[in-house]
Amino acid sequence: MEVERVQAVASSILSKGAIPAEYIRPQQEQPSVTTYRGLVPKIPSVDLADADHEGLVRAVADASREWGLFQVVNHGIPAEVIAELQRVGKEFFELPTEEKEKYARPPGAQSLEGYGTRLQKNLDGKKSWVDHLFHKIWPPSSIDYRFWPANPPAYREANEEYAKHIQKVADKLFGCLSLGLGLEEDAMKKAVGGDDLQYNLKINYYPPCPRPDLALGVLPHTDLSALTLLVPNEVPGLQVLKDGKWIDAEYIPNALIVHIGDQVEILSNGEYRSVLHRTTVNKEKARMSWPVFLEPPMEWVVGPLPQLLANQEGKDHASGEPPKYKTKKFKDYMYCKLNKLPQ
Ligand SMILES: O=C(O)CCC(=O)C(=O)O
Repeated sequence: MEVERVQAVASSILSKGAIPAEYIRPQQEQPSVTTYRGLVPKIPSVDLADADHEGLVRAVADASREWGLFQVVNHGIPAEVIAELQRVGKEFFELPTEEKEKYARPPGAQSLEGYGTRLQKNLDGKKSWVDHLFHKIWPPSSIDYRFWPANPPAYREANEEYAKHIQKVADKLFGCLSLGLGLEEDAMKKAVGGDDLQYNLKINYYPPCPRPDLALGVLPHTDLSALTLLVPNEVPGLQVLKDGKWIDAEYIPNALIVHIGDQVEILSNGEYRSVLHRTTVNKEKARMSWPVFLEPPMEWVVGPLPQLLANQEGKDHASGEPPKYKTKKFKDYMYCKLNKLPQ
């Protein structure tokens, strides 16, 4: 069976310290060639419990303008809830492949939900060093438990608990992003679907790789979400492109990593930046990450917020500009992005 063959190849290359050609990125993408090693400004870190609310809004807005990515500390999600989310996810990925394959994304399915691997599949002629599991965690009406592992048995409770907490963090961040643009606090959340906002969890599992200098985990991309809130494990690997340089994100225990996604860039008419990022892999240790992609419902229409545009419906916003993006349904944006078509 293909899965066993791939596992046999993987263990033989691990023992030899070699890597099959299909995993070797072109030289202009290889982490050893392209990672920036000079002095760089640090990825901003934001204290979400800061009593100075104006200061907090400024910190979130500045980081979103300049980086499109920041770390959040004191976010209020108990460390045990995060640890349990990680424990059950790790246990799932340590199961035999046949067990994980029970949750495989059905071939040809429209939804991205399910277990999948890029270790076996070609993307643009090259393979990536990562496996993943995708499923919705909120709202309850959107959840399809067929894609939630029954093993380990605590998986469901751990994910449900995390889903409750992550919403409070998301609401606070959307509030800061709105205020940072001079809008009403609820403007951004309303514009991405309000209470119908979808929370899609992905677990990435990057096995140890004999040649981390030549391979990549997730290839460079921006997220099509509105926001992405990510829990990493302790093995670093996330890199962001800042001023043309690939920069490592440091690991801060218990911090969440926040990515501005394409939908917030569009709503803000380009004030906030959706950030290009990728992941490297590690020679000895498995890296894992748990991004939650916050996405509008498929039929939801997203475009630059009229309040920010010049001369829209009689409004003349001081710094308003013409719209820089098309207004379209989220499902149409997603279709173009996944099929690499112009937006
Ligand atoms: O693993 C990470 O830190 C980033 C993952 C990511 O960018 C993705 O899954 O889209």
